[in-house]
Amino acid sequence: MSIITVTTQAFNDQKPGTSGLRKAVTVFQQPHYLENFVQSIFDSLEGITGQTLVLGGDGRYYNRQAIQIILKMASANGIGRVLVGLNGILSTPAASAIIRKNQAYGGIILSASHNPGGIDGDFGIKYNISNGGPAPEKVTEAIFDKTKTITQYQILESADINLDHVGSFKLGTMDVEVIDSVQPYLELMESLFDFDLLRNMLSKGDFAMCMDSLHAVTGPYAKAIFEDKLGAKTGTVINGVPLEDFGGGHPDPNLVYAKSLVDVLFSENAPDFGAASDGDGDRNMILGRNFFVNPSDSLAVITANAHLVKGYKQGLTGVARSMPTSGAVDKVAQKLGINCYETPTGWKFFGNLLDADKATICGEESFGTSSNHIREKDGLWAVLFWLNIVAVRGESVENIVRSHWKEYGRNFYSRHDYEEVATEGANALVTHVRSQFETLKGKQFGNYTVAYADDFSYTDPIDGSVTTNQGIRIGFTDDSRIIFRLSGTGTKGATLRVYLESYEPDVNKQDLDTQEALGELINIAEEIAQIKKFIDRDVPTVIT
Ligand code: VG1
Ligand code: CO
Repeated sequence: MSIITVTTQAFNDQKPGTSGLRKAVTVFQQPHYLENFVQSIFDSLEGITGQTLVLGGDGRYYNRQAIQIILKMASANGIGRVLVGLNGILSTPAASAIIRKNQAYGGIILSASHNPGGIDGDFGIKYNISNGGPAPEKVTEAIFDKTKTITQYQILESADINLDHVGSFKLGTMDVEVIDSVQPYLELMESLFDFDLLRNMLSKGDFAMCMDSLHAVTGPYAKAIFEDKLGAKTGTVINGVPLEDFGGGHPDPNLVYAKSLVDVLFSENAPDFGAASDGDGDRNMILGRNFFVNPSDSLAVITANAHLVKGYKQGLTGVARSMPTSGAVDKVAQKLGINCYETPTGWKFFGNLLDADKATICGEESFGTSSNHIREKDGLWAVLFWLNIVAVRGESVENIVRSHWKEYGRNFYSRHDYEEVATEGANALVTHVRSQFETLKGKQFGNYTVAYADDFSYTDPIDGSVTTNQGIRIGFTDDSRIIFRLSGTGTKGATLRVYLESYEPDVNKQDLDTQEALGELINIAEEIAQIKKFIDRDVPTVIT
């Protein structure tokens, strides 16, 4: 076995987005493409010699090949030990938990999350730091800088490691441990939730749930937790076998891409509870019988009921939400007398708040919720949290949400995604809206008057770092909002996200259909941004 130095040329498109570097599989398969990025990670980290790294991915196409390459490069770069997931698989939350539990230096997670997989799909890679969370921007910028000037990388010439069994191996001077993350993840969940209570509810047969893993990474974890440990009947977890192409589907738990689950929950003999998670297991969708829980509401309900759940009985230090997430959780925080922080989109912005114990629970409107037990969002954690609330309160999901609205008011909320549109058109739309910032202020649109129009900037309260241009906000005097943002995770053209929010305190008006309640704001968004003209689309690809 010998270390070889390979001469390479820089690629100019390796800038990490909202969550790591995501590209089409075919882009990653170009000679040296993955290697350049991995070497740039190693080159930008200090003191990695002899350190422990965690490595795994969501099992999508190219996962196994990438892991073998990264292991050999890690060895050649002097890493001491790598903990790698069995079969190369680690869900994103499990990877975060394993980094923390083993006090690893960091981890490399291979995932394009909710993007489709397979040979024609996407692949992705991101670096997580020692707190278990996604690298902050100063780290991803340093990595990006290295990718622009790289001229060579190091790799060990050796045979592949067998990832199909748990075990310890040597790769050059480096130790490789193939680990099964299901058990440690399950134990972490057991420390937070009342498993006896959940077993009582799920094993008796009078409470039915359906968990759709969308042929992505959570299948083995969900089966171990819900069926084996908590006694839910076999078949509770559907699409539970991870497939390299996610069965051809889009592993994104929303009303469009998890439609078959939605159909089950909205059928006549629907189960009591439904849930789904995404490609890498960090997102969640919660459904009750004939009822959809909006993710922003989910964050608020979890926060309001946290005192009912074992791991959170001692209270919350604070909460945090991404800027486009609705203000529903703010109302709960106010009542609890705790701070609510507003961050840019992307989980990396919660890391400092969690480390400093300023926030216990965090959430995003994009079906992401989690707490300080790890530093990533956690799909199955959210499912267990909801089940725990339902078990303690003995009420349906729908009743729990409706009584929440009654107490706090309802934040009508919707996100309209226009996926894979022309980049020029999307950029022109953003420029067009920006050019109106000054003239919009005070302007009246039907029932709504603009209070402010700006680009969202964030100053991290812990380290003072500033992040600008994180979405255009148009706020109205009654606290309604329209937000325009371009996605940082898409790989084809641009994706425009339009976020819409209004507040309804009157319980008699809370039953309106969301799109109807937001109808006037939807028209105002079109009037201000001229979406149809700029991106040439009549309707959104996905409405949440
Ligand atoms: C999207 C979501 C964002 C989330 C990110 C990663 O980013 O909006 O809230 O943190 O995906 O989630 P963007 O830039 O496309 O809007 V995941 O589950 O793909 O890691
Ligand atoms: Co994800």
